[in-house]
Amino acid sequence: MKEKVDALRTKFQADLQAVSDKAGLEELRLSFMSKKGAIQDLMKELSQIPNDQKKDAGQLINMFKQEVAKHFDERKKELDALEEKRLIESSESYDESMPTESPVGSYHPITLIQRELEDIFKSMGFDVEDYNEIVDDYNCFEALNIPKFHPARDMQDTYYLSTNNQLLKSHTSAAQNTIMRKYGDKLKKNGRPIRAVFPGRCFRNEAIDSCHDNTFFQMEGVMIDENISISNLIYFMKTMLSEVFEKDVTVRLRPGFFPFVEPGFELDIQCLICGGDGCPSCKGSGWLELCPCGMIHPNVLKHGGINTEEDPFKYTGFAFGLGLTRLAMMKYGVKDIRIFNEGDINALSQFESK
Ligand code: FA5
Repeated sequence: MKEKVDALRTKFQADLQAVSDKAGLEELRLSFMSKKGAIQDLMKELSQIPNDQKKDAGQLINMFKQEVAKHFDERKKELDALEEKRLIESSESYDESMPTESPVGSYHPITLIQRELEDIFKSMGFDVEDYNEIVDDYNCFEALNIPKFHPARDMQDTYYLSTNNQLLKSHTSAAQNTIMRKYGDKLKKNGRPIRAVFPGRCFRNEAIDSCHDNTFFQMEGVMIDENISISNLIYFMKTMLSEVFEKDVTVRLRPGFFPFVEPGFELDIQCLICGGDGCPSCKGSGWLELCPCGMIHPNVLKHGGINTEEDPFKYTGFAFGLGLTRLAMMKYGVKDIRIFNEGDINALSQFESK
């Protein structure tokens, strides 16, 4: 048996070296490893061998089989690498973004909740808009009724670029002016109300703890038309929250000051981590500031070209600035906001869309 195995090994080595592509390799594999292959033939011969030699002969064949399988794997890898190199060097296109055999990833929880909210607002007739992360002082503050040196700027310190007076936007309200200018004509000419949400990443230079990060997401929303009132605002906020949580959540509305709304409100949600008892995620208060909102200040509507000096109150509207990252904390029961930006695959791959 040893001579037969040695002879087969010599043949195998020569054949393997001669193979130059994967089809040839597969053919060779079948001729050795399949049920009708050379190794199986050796196995059949075992029945004719004297009993006292069977064990050694069987071991010999099995070791040879393992050896052959290992060489096939190695040669397959070599041929794959050669093929990849050939594709890269040839003029044929090679798309690295094509799916591989490795498992696909999962969406970030912020992406999941953002898409869910976009669908909810789209179903209520809102347009979804994108906006820059780098903005100028006018859009982030002045167009929002926060002039230079106004104390309200202290609430939103951010990161400034050393050129062009630009900054990383501290809130999604920075897009309000652009949205008003984009849709204002349709409102005035065709009477089409402005209804838009605009999610985005925001930045603030502030102390980080379990419910504050220096980089987080908000989703802004505005609705502008004739006769828009606080009732419309409350209706949309309630609908949005009941759709997101699919259950009754306890919220409270209290007065809040933002120079770009009048009146302004803070909409808080009872902490779903501790049920309102107080924990680090809600800084011990039992409540989490989630969605400040209010009626858009007349000066902001004027800056956006919506109302004129002659008719400064023709159109009214509401705006809200939903803390998307905080909403994700509450929805998924995440106790510490920092998890969202840490890039820990084990933590982030647990979330699934509905
Ligand atoms: C604003 O940013 C206003 N632009 C919101 C607004 C829009 C008010 C339209 C009125 C009309 P505030 O700074 O409170 O407001 O932030 C809004 C929400 O973003 C907060 O309720 C909170 O949920 C979230 N948020 C604020 N700072 C952080 C932070 N550092 N980390 C995580 N979430 C934050």
